[in-house]
Amino acid sequence: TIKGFVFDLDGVITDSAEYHFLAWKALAKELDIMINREFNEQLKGVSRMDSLERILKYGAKDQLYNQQEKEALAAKKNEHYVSLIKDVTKKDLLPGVSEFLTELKAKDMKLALASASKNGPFLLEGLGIKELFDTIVDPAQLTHGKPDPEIFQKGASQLGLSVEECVGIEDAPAGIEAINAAGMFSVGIGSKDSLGAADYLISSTEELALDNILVAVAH
Ligand code: B16
Ligand code: MG
Repeated sequence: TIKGFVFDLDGVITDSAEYHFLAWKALAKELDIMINREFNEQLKGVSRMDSLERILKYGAKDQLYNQQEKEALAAKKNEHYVSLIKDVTKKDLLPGVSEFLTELKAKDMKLALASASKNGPFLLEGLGIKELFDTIVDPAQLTHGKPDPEIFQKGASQLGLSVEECVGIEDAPAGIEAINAAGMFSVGIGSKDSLGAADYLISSTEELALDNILVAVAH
């Protein structure tokens, strides 16, 4: 039986991808690298340092900076990003998310956050839903990022549950891959094109409903 839900953040709970994009775009521009929204798709679910590496590679400038300089660049992007998300409120929850979380809590489901973002706790706070989460996986403690299953396995174990007792929810291909590799039931939010590997697929957060998910798990 399902006793817990392990959530991705960006793209599932709130659309922070847009703010990540604006902050990366500004930093890239300073480095004479132009990125667009299409390129930004590749950064979803990818850690801060790995995102920077991808941008530098894309601009053929990955050999120009040493580790210390890269860390300074990543810190600069993060400062900008944090300034963009500092005024986030309940209104920034994706449609249906507030109702879904309330439904899960009413049915005594345990909730974990499995986000690659080090700003996850800060965002949950601003969104007014931090108290609903029983645990947050610390991405700084991970050996491997998504698509490695580690973050979802930790989410389940931090809830005191087995992976079979949990449902994972994601909007990125690497995230669905990670949930599946963990042996957890995967719910994808997006299109069949990119999330065809999900055990259960919906096109938007508005369609999140506990009963439908439990029926899909039972099949
Ligand atoms: P930070 P998720 C991910 O969040 C974002 O999708 C990705 O674009 C970002 O680079 C990453 O978090 C790290 O974020 O710089 O705040 O630590 O989708 O795993 O919730
Ligand atoms: Mg995501």
